[in-house]
Amino acid sequence: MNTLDLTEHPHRRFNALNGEWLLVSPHRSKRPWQGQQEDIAKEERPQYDPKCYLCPGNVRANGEFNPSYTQTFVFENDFGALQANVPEGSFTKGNLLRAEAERGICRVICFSPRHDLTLTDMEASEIRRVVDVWQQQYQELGALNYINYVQIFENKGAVMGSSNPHPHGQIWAQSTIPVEPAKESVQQLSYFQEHGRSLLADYLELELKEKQRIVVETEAFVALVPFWAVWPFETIIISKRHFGDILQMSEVEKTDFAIIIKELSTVYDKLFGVSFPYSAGLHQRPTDGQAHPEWHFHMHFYPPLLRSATVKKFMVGYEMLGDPQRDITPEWAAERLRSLRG
Ligand code: H2U
Ligand code: ZN
Repeated sequence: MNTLDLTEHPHRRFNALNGEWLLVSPHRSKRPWQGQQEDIAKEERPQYDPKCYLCPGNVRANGEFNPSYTQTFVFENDFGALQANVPEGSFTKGNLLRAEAERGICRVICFSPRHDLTLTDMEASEIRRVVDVWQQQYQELGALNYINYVQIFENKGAVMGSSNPHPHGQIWAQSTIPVEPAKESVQQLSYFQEHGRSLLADYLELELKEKQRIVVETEAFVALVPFWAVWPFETIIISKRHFGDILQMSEVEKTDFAIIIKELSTVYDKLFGVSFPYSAGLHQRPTDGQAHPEWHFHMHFYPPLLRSATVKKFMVGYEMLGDPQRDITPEWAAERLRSLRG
């Protein structure tokens, strides 16, 4: 057998950020690219929908009325998965059954009063206002004693379970550090202890040299398809400067962050000619009062679409029971996305 060729041979890749492996099967995507734009009628939405619970002035499930907001609007989720007033306590039975009380706060952020827009359609200056809200919310919630992690995210599109096309995101803030950032904490900490540097800073340096997986680069941020991407067109936005959370961003960096979000999501929308669904979210340092110098701010985009607006990737079969797996390589996905840049 000749040497391993990552564009040819089945192989495993290591996710340095979360410590897990995935299976890559590039030989299966040797067949011609079947990516296609499907004739899906663009859903026409009004600027204001009287039945939308996120539009200005409308009533929500709990009977409260939204204000006539003109930019962004944040409210406590009426059906929050977490609650602030949960009695402390835990439950154990033998060594095997364990449960613990969890306190938290869930909020919803309307990105714009306009029902017909998505984050992609908004001007970079309007997205910048959303970045300011993320910053205020991270500060306010993170300052609470019992909140040790603030997860800011967006579910976009019905396939991702978003309940309403009105542009909005969510925040879940809670006492414990959830599983995904906890895995990244472990990896970043051990790298930082060993090398005295940020894992993602070193990773970014390598990617900027190789240039194979970069999609968009701005002054302060880079969007790329990570070497270990699981989802077909998964990307990560990494800050060039090493800082742990959104509070450390300068004014210039905040503006630049809005610009790269706009550029990346515009590329996504061009890929299959539809408003591109995804789950995206910020990963930043826990708000547990520790310094966490190992943490490096970044944002993940996990989109499910594979070959068209209607062909999605599902995590099933081997992926539920074994490892995640992908056919198209991250390098190929990056090239495809890059070719769509404006
Ligand atoms: P998603 O579309 O990402 O599910 O977010 C919408 C959230 O809005 C959802 O979590 C909340 C739901 O609980 N919601 C309210 O808080 N009030 C309402 O009147 C309807 C929906
Ligand atoms: Zn609306």
